[in-house]
Amino acid sequence: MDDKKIIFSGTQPSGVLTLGNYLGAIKNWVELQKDYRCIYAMMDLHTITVRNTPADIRRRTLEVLALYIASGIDPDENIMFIQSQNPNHAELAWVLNCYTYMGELQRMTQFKDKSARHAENINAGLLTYPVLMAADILLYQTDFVPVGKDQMQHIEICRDIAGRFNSLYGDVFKIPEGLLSKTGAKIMSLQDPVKKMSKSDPNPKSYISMMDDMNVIAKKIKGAVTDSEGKVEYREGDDTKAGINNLLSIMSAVTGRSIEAIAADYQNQGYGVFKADVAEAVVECIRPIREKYDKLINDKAYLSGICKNGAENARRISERTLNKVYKKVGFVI
Ligand code: AQP
Repeated sequence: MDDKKIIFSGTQPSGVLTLGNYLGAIKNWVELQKDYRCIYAMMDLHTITVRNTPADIRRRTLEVLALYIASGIDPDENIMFIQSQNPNHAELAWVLNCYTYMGELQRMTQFKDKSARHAENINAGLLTYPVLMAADILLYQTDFVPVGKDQMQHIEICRDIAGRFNSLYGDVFKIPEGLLSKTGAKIMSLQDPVKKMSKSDPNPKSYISMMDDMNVIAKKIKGAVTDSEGKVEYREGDDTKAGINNLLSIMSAVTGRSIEAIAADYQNQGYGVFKADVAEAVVECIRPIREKYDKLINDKAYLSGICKNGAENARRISERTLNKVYKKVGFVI
């Protein structure tokens, strides 16, 4: 590898990617690829922590890859691979499980949220998800992990696990840092704007899917829950304003303009005009990505070739860390 700093990140093929995934993560990855050595994965091992239809996971894994490329990630310059095609992830996760405490895992917001949402299936994988995520990151001696705000707690636990391991065995892992996108936006549900926008939300009106038709996107934004005050004003932390805050954040993230400037433009306008303009801006952001995606998705041989090549590279790089770990804990290698 060259001396560029290393970036690792990924998304789960647990649904069709949302505007939240794009604005919180992928858009930022596109900018980072110029200056860093980037590794972007399709995190299918994480996807089985909740029940999904196997055929859906398989299909969506390639859809996620096509969307990465359509968003502007260059497959010739970056490593892109399917997590389950590099067994080193599962192997390191097992070791790290033995250096992570139950109490740490039970405190995680995502575990609490998903346990509440999937009360019939609170499996051990849901609890140890952050350990697998720590393995994903630490295997590549990653410097930075570009994620949305919702994942920052998992970066913290990853740093804690790595620090604990290093303090026992010497400098085995680089301690990674989370990297928020410039806007740092956490995109919220359009129907319940105090909850994050999530691709596995059972209500499709709550999220904008990157695969939605342009008229569906506009309809969903026009139907977004707001308030009865009628003022386009950003009030951080005020839950009664959560809907408008969210639309302002979205508008800012897709246009690159500041929230203050956008709010000033609409101070004398009603929500109808504002929502129509947000809808148009989102459609214009997604349209070119969709056009490229539609061309790519039918070329399965091309997409599979990228995965195969990516998995070989990922395996080769991550093997060094895994061997070091095995040696340190006492395994014969
Ligand atoms: N609403 C969001 N706002 C900003 N960033 C977000 N991300 C996800 N939702 C938002 C970022 O997208 C990246 C990939 O996420 P993931 O697929 O690994 O898992 P997730 O965070 O659990 O995303 P979802 O959409 O909520 O998936 P499900 O519904 O399957 O749990 C991450 O960098 C994340 O921060």
